[in-house]
Amino acid sequence: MNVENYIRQTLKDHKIHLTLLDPEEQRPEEAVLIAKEAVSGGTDGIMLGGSTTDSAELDATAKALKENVDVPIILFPGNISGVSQYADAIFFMSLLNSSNPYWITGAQALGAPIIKKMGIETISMGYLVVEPGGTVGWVGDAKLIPRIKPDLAAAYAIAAEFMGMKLLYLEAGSGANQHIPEKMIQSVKKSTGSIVIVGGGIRTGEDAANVAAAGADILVTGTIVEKSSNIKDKIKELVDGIRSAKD
Ligand code: 1GP
Repeated sequence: MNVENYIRQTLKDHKIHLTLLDPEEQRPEEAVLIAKEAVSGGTDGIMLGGSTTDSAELDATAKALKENVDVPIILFPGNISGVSQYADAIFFMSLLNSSNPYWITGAQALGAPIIKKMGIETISMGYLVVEPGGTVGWVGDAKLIPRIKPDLAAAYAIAAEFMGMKLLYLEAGSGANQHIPEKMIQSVKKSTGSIVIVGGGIRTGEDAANVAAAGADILVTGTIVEKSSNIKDKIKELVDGIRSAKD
């Protein structure tokens, strides 16, 4: 399966929802149960990653998911330990607004040879961390984009497109109390032809509808599955919100 093609083909039909799982948060069998529920609720793929990752846990979870779930398994690495041969693809990402070159090109250079050897599909992605930024903002030494400065996000998005990155991820930080402002999403979407991913703080169908209507092509939710007693219904609420949006 070529995951980038899957994303582009799916987007011709509908905007995408991805469920983010942190392999440290549950055992592989539980991750499979959660992922199956999410798929039955309408999620289009599973992202796997976290700010700290144990490679053995990641491998076990990626393998179990690949064997048991029919949607793509995409790595969302928080560092060089976030690589597994069992995933379908990796978001090969650069934290564009980090003040530390390690997170812009350093970790990427250290991880690239092993990724090449494993033959995992890479999908190039610019990653921008916006206020409040959460753990990833702190770990990634991000010079956080102020929420009231959509033009700054757009400037980075244009630069990312000029550098050949195919996707642009606007991240508010996992567990953020507010998702990325709609004005910022609109501004980024208007400025580039890149596929725009938005994550952090999306919790309700209404949030999802607003983010999708502002121009996000792909919406990511993580925290919500950890907090929900009925994962299928919660994901369905988000997916219904996304599909109801007109942009
Ligand atoms: C984190 O944007 C994602 O990278 C998901 O955020 O946990 O707030 O859904 P939440």
